[in-house]
Amino acid sequence: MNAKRLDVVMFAALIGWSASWLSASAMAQTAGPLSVEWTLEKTGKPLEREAVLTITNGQGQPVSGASIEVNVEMPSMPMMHRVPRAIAKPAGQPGRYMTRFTLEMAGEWAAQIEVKGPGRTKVIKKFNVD
Ligand SMILES: [Cu+2]
Repeated sequence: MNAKRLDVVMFAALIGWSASWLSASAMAQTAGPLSVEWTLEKTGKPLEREAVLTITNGQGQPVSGASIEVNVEMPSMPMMHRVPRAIAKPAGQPGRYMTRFTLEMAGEWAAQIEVKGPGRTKVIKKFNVD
């Protein structure tokens, strides 16, 4: 291998290294230390569900004042449903939030839960509706 070829290899290695480092640090910022748990309950109305969300930080403490959006869709039918976005409201206890949404049919659904501060995270939770 001549010196010029070696330079190219070294440069490529450096680019690869910094790219992976940058994406790792970007992920650390966007993924955040927040954790999102939820429970889903039936309401009196068909296909309606009430979600109770619990948001905690990296130290396991409840996160108050969070802005939370829930978007649901059916993974098996992309773009086929248009369930309105649900905004979760504080539910009495620190770190606890509640919202309701109505699915359009029975089957497997997935909820994208996005917490937009303080701290940020986005998680997907799958659930079944009968
Ligand atoms: Cu469907």
